[in-house]
Amino acid sequence: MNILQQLNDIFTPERVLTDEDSLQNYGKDWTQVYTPDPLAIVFPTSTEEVQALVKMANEEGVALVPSGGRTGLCGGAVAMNKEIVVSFDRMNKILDFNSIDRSVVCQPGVITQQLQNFAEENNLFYPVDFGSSGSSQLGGNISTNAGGIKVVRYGLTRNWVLGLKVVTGAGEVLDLNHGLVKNATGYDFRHLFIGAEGTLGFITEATMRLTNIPKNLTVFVLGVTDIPALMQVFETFQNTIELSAFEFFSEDTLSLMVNDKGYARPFDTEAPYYALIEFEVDHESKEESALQAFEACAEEGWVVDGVMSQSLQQAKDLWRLREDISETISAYTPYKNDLSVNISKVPEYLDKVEQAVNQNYSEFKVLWYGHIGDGNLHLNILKPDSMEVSEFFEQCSKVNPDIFEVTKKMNGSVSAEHGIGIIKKNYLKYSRSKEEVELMASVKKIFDPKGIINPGKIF
Ligand code: 2HG
Ligand code: ZN
Repeated sequence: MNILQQLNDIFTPERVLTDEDSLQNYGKDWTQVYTPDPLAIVFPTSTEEVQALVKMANEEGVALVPSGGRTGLCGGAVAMNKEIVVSFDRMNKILDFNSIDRSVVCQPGVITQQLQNFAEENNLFYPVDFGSSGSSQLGGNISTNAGGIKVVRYGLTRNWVLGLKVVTGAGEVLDLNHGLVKNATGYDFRHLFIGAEGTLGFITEATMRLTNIPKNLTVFVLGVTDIPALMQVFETFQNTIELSAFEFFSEDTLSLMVNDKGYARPFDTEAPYYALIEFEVDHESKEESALQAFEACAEEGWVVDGVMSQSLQQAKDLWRLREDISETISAYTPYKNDLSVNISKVPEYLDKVEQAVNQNYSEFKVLWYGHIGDGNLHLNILKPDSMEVSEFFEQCSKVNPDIFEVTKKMNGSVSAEHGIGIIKKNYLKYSRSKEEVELMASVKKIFDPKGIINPGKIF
């Protein structure tokens, strides 16, 4: 029987799309640089259907690409070779909640914000957050071990996954960890699937942990003189108060947000860099401590100006300056890098990467922003209007070996939180040894012996 007929049998025809618009739309993510060419898009509604699909794909030797909110930036969910795209749009329900366990069982197509809202309705908090939380899906977050803006306090998605139900590439259904907090019974396969970018199998259910809602989140935006000063500010605040975010952006980035979005500057004084600091003020003394930290930083000459939010609305307005950057600059077709080093090495690292970029591309506009409090820097080079996209990307990628050589020497990562996908495949060797990559391939072979699940991604 031909493949489309078999898909119609498993899913019923209305959950199998083959029209050109759907193929183009579901065959890509936010990377935008690849031309999608999938065979079909299917919309499972249960683990059993996913299992039936995987069995059929093994028999027919056809590849499957898992697809969530398609907000990835590395091509991890792109289908370019007549694969079947498996969209989780119809597996978007919250199945169960337990207030004692503080756990919530979700289907993989649950939108991040849907989980955040559900937690809030139950007086709890799902702390993993980022700019695309309104569209990204939980299955994708888990598959990339998504980080975002609250990692300094809450860690990565991995910390919040209590259990997973998966269908492996071989078609087995595994129920991993059963939502347990403690489970010392050998290898924890749950953690292999987290961050695997969908190369081992499909996540069809996830049990997530929730926590207390933080009270009175308060935001500072401070103008700082340079990156070493920014790190001093980080240390000062970190020693004074528990931070829930410590982000940064450069003046070039801020002025773009002011010009393009019409957002107000946080204050009139211009500074080379800005820190956005968030913390909980559940007691008056905390506000006092934060203000003292600010004054200490100003006295040292690290900070030239600053503002503290006086209301929830003001805190939100300040956050927009950071959270809306990625979407705003997408109009300039930026060339992206998502880098990390140990937090203490950030000044030396940023300096060296900047030198490599400037040596080659002094005529391009380079924007720096990111989660500097966890060592994660986003480097975006903006395409000049006059240049073709392909020429621009080719030129930009030429500087990558220089950037990644520095990254390797400083034991950093060529992809801090966006994943490897297709776009960073050639650079994996700068962060992972030959032995590690070979072991990854062996692990994939165990879970996906015929190599049908998201082939060609990561390695
Ligand atoms: C962010 O932190 C996202 O805003 C996107 O990770 C980063 O656009 C980027 O390079
Ligand atoms: Zn980020």
